[in-house]
Amino acid sequence: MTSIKEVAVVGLGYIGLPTAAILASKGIIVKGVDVTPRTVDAVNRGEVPFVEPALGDFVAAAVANGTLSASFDTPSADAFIVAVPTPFNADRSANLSYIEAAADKIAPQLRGNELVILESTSPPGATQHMADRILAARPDLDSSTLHVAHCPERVLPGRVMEELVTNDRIVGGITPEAAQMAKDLYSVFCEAEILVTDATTAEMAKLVENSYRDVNIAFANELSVISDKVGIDVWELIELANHHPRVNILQPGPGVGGHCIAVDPWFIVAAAPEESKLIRQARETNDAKPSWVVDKVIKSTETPGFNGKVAVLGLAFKANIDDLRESPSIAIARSLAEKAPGVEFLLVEPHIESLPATLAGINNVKLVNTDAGLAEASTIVVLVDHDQFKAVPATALAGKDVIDTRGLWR
Ligand code: SAJ
Repeated sequence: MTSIKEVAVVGLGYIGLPTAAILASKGIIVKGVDVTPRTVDAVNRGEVPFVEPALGDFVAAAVANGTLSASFDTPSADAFIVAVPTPFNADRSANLSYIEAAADKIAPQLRGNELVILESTSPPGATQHMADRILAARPDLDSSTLHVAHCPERVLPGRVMEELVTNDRIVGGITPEAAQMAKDLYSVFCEAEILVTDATTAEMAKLVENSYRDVNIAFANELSVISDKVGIDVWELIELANHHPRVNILQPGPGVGGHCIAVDPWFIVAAAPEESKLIRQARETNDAKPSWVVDKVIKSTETPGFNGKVAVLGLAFKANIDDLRESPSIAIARSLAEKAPGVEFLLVEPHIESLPATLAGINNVKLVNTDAGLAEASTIVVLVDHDQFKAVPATALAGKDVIDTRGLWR
């Protein structure tokens, strides 16, 4: 049982807002904090500024019954959950400036005995760094009354509301007492096992989980390039190999996107550059896949039957979401537009209404719907396996040159 009654959630993004909403649904008073006016306004209206199944119902209900509100200012509270971005710097080390800014705003609000949880994916040592920064700002505070823990999120975008409840959770405390307090708070909504450790092990566990996946996707992506060279179907190959009881190869794609798997392994590489050879190579293999796709498309535009238009299906970083962060599709679309200025690229993304700034100003790209893209272009490139694309009938593809990076229409 937690004694915590009020929680401030700093950062109302893809992780912070679901966490805020689920805590509020359990009767905790949640005060959300964000720097973006659009986010604060949307939440206070009971709305969600991005696509995530079921989240809208939670936010609407919590705002209506007064357990969830949002503002720009960090308030006082019994506990603080920091869920802000940790992008990487030019040298691929973690940029902790958002965490530091959150810590600087929490520090003046402390009265003693609060719990501060870092949820943002962080390099080893970041939780201790946050604790040190808060204490440096508050020399008047008895350090034994500040409880700091790391509780990395592990939810899969698209299934967040379900996985918040059902995924096991790792809680790493700067002290065992902080870990226990964090465990008690997460038990309010998490029905799975909550495993307790120290803060640095918790930080590494999160990074390792995503690196594990990155390394395995790199293997699949390498197989796709090898299969293309030897003239076989990589999806059939993987399906057959996966019949072995101890083999479970993942799926190739146009590259790895999202803010997690494409980023987190670099934090390990930065912490131990000489020792992280496989992790680094996997990142490089996955990062090389978009330009391999671009070369394939350019070759298609140089064939005699090409009609001047390419339909690019999917800009999101994976199926059935609107999240364009670190999406390989965006890099592919930009590179195509630059390499083939005389070709028109019809971009299809059913989950967005306008192109992101990185594509909006380019004159040989435009956003169209699926039917228009398929009807007008003679080359079709599939980058995302959205359900809407899976439903395309084979007749719509007759006579087209199809470059299918997801194995959608085999
Ligand atoms: N991908 C492939 N082939 C596959 C699986 C994925 O190419 O077989 C690609 C996807 O298309 C996408 C990228 O990898 O571009 C990442 O997608 P994902 O669904 O594997 O993972 P994310 O980034 O949405 O969420 C991951 C999850 N981590 C793991 O599965 C270990 C999630 O549980 C984490 O909470 C999340 O990162 C995070 O926030 O760290």
